[in-house]
Amino acid sequence: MRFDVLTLFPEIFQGYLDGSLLGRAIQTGLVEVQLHNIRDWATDKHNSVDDRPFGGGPGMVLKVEPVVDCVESVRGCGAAGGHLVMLTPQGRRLDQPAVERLAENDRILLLCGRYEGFDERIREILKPEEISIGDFVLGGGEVAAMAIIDAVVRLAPGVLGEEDSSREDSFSGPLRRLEFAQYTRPREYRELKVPEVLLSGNHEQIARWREQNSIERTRRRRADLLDKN
Ligand code: 9D3
Repeated sequence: MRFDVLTLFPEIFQGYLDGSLLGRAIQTGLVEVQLHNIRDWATDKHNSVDDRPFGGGPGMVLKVEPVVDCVESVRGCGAAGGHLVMLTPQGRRLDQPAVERLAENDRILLLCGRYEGFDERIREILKPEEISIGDFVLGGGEVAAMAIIDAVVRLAPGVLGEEDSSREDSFSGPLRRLEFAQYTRPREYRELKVPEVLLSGNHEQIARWREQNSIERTRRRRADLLDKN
């Protein structure tokens, strides 16, 4: 699977791409990530990629020519050659079902914005899928693009290897429930003891305790998830 990231700040991605799971997937050739600097497609003598909004107002807007030229060049022209995702606060909220759909593509282009937004004609020409990662304000689309790469790569065949928990029922599909509490050694720390049942070796009781714990924390922290079930 291949990602092409279109951004004004390709250097933001380097440390992330060297990281463990993704770094290994790239090393073994399972995943390829190409970075493209939108500024390389600037058309004027000042290499400008943004300009002031018609009609006035604060902030700057990403110009249509460099963005469209960059996308078309990376795609190799035509509409084919990769699923285009534009990261914007106006996009559809990312969730696990959306990640699973994205993972069906063998090539994804991730278009990251900065400034106040994109010239609207970029949307009209390129017809991207617009995605947001949540209702909070980021400085740009780069962190959102990394979140998408991270979530999608975990689902790519062969990336997780043996301890593949990504396709276990409770984790695939929509998130339905929070995980139960986990403990490891020591059995006691600052007078805090591990629940006795987890030390009992009684797997039936342990399964029941975990089920209970999972439901209880979901009710307390994320009641919205229980409503959806
Ligand atoms: C003042 C209006 N703002 C819209 C909410 C302007 C604005 C803020 C932040 C325009 C762009 C940005 C930069 N954010 C992203 O590019 C972005 C984003 C986000 O801010 N939150 C969640 N998901 C995403 S995906 C891309």
